[in-house]
Amino acid sequence: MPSADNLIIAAEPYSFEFSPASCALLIIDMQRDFLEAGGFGEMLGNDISQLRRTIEPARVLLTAWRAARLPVLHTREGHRPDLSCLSAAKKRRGRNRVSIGDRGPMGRILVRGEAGHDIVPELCPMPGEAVIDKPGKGAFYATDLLTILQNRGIRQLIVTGVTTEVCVHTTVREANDRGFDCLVPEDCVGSYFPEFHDAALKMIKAQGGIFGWVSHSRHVLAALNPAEDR
Ligand code: TIU
Repeated sequence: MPSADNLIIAAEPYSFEFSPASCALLIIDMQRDFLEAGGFGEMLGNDISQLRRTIEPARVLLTAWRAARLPVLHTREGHRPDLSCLSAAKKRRGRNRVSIGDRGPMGRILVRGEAGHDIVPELCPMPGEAVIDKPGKGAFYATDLLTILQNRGIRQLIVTGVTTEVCVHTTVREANDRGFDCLVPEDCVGSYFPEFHDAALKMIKAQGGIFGWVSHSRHVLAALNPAEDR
């Protein structure tokens, strides 16, 4: 039985019961270099439309989450300007002509403080919302995210952002191993590769929810505002 203060989100493999007091919205790496025309992602030949379709549903969800006065955290993948937190392995990976730290169309690629490293304007963080700068794919690795969540009594996460099978998946796996319940709204996460997106979502909810739950933002919105007609 759900406790009186808990809300229920329709989800797979079964309903997600959450306590608003201990549930945060975690928005992964919605950065210009991944999502915007002329950014690092597109420069590598990726189809950014697969990522850009997440912006509007994520914006609507973020607006509702803020209106409900629930906690929001944002992450950005990137490195110190001196690249001291960029491993040689990550720098070499891909053997691209242009790589992390080099000059790109929106400033130095995935370097903190550069234009391409910024979060897209539609999802710009507000004062009071934590922004976690992470050097890896997972949001827990080499960051203070776990400390912040523990200090705020957060035990459940609604995880959105890009890309589904890389930074979102790594973060959901990390969170799962640290005892968090994660729900992923499928319309608010995206991948350059639709087949990887689909498989990544299946992996999360397989085996009775081995890593967490998959849902849609309309079900999260319905839980937040049950009276509204959708
Ligand atoms: N944020 C994130 O997923 N970083 C990536 O590098 N993703 C890719 O899919 N390349």
